[in-house]
Amino acid sequence: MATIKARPFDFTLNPAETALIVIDMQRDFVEPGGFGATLGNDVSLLQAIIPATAQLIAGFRKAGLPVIHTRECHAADLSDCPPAKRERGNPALRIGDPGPMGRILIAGEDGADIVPELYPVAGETVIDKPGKGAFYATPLGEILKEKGIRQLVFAGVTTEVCVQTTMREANDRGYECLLATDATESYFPDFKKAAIDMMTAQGAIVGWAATVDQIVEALD
Ligand code: C5J
Repeated sequence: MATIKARPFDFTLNPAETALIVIDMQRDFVEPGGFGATLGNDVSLLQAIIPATAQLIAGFRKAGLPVIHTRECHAADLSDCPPAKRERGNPALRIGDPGPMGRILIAGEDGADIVPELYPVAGETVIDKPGKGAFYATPLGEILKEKGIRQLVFAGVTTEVCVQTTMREANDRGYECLLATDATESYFPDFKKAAIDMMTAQGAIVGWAATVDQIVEALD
C-alpha cells in the first residue's frame, strides 16, 4: 500500500489491485488530419501530454501492473456508429469518410491506431470502443473482474469527454478512480480544469487526481 497526497484527499494505492487505463491516445485525436482536427480543434495541445503519459505507462510496466489501452473507433460498415453520432455538427470530415490517415475513426485504419510513442506492448489489453465510455459495449468490465482489479488510474484524452465518461462509468461500478492530471488533456483547457474540479469535488464524488510523478513514486 502507498499513500498519494491526491486531490481532494489522500488516495491509498494498492498496487496488487490496480490497473492503468490509457484512453484514446489515437492518431485521430492527436495528429493533424484526424477526427479531432476535422472538428476544428488544435491537436497540438493533446500532443503535449505524450511524454508524461509515456512516463506513467513505463512506471506501470516496470511495476508489472496491467496497462489497458482504449481506442474510440467503429466497424468499417458503421454498424456500431449511431447515425446521431455520425451526422452531428458540421465537421470537415465525418466518421467513416476517407482522410489523410485512412477512414476517420474506423478500426484498422492508421488514424484509429495509438500514437507510436505510447504503442501497446505484447500482453497489454487494447479495447476498441464505439462510445465515449470504455465500459459501454466492450468486455472491459469482465477483463477487470478477471484480473481482480479494484483501483483504476486514468490517463488520455479528452479529459471531459472519454476520460470523464469512463471514470464515471467505473465509479458507478465500484472502482476507485485516480486521474493523472498531467497525462490527460482537452482541446479546451478550461474544460479540463472544470472536469477535474467536478470529479474531485464533494469528497471525490467521481475520483481523485494526482500527478504522474506522485503516482509513479507510489508504484516503486
Ligand atoms: C472525443 C474522446 N472527444 N476520446 N473523444 O470525441 O474524448
